[in-house]
Amino acid sequence: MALYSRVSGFVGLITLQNPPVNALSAAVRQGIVDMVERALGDPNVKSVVICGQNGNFCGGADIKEFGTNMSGPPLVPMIDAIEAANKPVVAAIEGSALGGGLELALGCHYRIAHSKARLGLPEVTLGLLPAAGGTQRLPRLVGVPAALNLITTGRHVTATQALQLGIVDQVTDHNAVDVAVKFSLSVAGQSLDARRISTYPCPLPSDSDALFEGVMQKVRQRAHGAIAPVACVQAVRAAATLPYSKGMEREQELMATLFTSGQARAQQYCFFAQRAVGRWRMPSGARWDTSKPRPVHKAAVIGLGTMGRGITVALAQTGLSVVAVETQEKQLMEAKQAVSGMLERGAKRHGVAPTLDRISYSQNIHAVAEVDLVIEAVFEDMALKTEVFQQLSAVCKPGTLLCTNTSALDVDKLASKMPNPELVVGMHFFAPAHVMKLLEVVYGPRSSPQAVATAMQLGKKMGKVSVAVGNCRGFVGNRMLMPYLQQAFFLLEEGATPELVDRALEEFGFPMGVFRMSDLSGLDVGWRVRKRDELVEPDMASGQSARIRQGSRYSPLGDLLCEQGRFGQKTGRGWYQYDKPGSRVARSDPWLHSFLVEYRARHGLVPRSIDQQEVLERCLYALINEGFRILEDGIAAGPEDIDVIYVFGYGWPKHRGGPMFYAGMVGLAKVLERLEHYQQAHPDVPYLQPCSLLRRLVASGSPPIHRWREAIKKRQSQL
Ligand code: 3H9
Repeated sequence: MALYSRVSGFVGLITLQNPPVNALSAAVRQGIVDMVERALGDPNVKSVVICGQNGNFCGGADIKEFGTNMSGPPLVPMIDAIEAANKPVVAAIEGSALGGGLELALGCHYRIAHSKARLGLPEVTLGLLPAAGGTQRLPRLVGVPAALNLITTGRHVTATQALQLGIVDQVTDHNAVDVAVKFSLSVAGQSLDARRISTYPCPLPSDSDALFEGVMQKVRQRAHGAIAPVACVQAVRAAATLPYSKGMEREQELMATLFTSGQARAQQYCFFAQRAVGRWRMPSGARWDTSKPRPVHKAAVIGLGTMGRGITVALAQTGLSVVAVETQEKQLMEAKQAVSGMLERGAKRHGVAPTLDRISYSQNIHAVAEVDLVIEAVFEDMALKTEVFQQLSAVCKPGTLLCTNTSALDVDKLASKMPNPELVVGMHFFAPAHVMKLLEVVYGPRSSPQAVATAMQLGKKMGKVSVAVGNCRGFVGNRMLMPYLQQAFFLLEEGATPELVDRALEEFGFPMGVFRMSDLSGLDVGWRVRKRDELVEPDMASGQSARIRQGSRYSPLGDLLCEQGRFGQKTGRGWYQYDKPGSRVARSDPWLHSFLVEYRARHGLVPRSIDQQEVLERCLYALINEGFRILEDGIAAGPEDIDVIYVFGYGWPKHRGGPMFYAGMVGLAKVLERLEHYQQAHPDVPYLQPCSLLRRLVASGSPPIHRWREAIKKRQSQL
């Protein structure tokens, strides 16, 4: 809806009203059309101001309407009519003007923004392009390079940046609506000919062909197969080379292609999934809206290795006081320097002052006595973590939340050794912790809802996408990674190369294939875990084969590489070779290929030709199958939780929605059929055994993803 009132005698004030973000639903669009007509037809009205209710201009088109039978007046003619008006129309921008919201403002003759407002055309992040004239008006207003940057990245800019770019005419610290009303009266009666952006020529740099080609190349590289960024460049190119009306036709054409693509559906699903995971619930019935988080003013980090340093930076950047504890003096000094460096670089990037004074360092665990929450990030060793937790419970004030940043250890086992197990939760950060968006908040059966709510809220404050998950080996993300990695190893044994496997996964959309990724993170990490789990040495005494562990097929390939000191990038050799230790450019390694040939011959394996399709099906369907098991076990509350974890923590391409969404897109029956096929071929691989939840979903007609929770609930209530 849109409200209308007459203010200051001669100004028609139109207020968009659709909480929480005043999205342009059919009713809002109809309201705007009607109210603009009313204002323009009223001889007493000299100018018009458009604003949004509750200090928020407009969050763009109503994404919930996409994929439904859209009704109501379309945006393009509505915005064109505003631009064609013969009375000045001023946009008063408070809060955000995003997507269709900014496009509406660009159709107005003037734009006045509050200093705290944020503006942008984020359609590309939803698999779309700004299709209400945004791709045609913005380059005419700010020039092609700036428009390309904003439209292909979808990034938001501050009001000050928008002023510098020329997107807005004025920025104010006062009430933007009052300022806009006054301003609109001051320009009433003046010619509007020079204020209609669609009539501007598009300023073209002399080397525009080279510019577009350069940008297109970069965009394709970054897009990993997403088509929206490419369409954005094509649309801006149309603005630069065609008259406005023809450019608009091209914009609509490109939008129609994107709109019907599976990619847009996947990215819009991600948008809502990211918000849905904030509405967490635990199997006990505790949930986000009934569990009150505790205030956290002061936090501590124990252990200043790589993870501890990143967590310290992330906490300090939220404005909290942080006590950083490291018992080793040398490590503490190094950490101090590294943390300060990270904070200074971050502050420089954001044009703010670094928050160095928020951190106090200590070698003594007693320094944490007064904190509200501790994040332990010591070495991954249960005995060590237990000792640290016991010290913490003796030192900390009553009620302090104790969080462990483990990626592999049993959070519940750790909690069970504490006098207050309800205060213990896992906070599984991803490296580098101050950069990576994902946080798994791991609860055990004893974790209190308040502890979970507090960790979830702290994660949000730190700018993380936080997902509450149950406690099991590997939690959600790493648990699903196991079958994925295992299939990749088996494919090498059967005849594939790291290059073939990585190419298939990278063409699917992962920024890095599994082998390049493990070279980056270090092969020794998994080796240590496998050693701890006593998987590395076969039990020859009992006649166990080198490729069997605990009755199942096992590939020792990773272990063999580690025995050769090939730990990946850090040693200059891994699945690939590098110019020198630490170098990042992976080159094919003839040694590795001969090693694989010898390995296969030694184990009597006859290599066969493997295609990319098989690589994708085996790696991805095995991972998805584990996702269904996780849902069945109640470790993740719904498929959205898994998908958000994979998109934000594991490089799953957003334009494919996440593994569970992707399974739905492929068709659950097809996933099941392929898993059955591979399971028959590899009966000694339990991960390929289709999960019973997947079977049941297929048997019940493969319901859409938003109905899976019902099937899961039904199953859990039968248990
Ligand atoms: C577009 O405009 C296409 C056009 O070019 C042309 C078409 C022809 N629609 O994020 P929050 C909901 S495409 C519907 O938690 P915040 C959201 O789901 C659009 N609903 O708040 C959530 O619901 P719930 C381009 C929307 O304060 C609630 O609002 N625009 C929309 O952290 C609160 O959201 C965008 O891409 C929407 N457009 O952040 C902007 N936006 O409570 C998308 C939000 O049930 N929106 N909701 O979970 C955002 O980036 C953020 O929501 C915003 C506020 C920054 C506005």
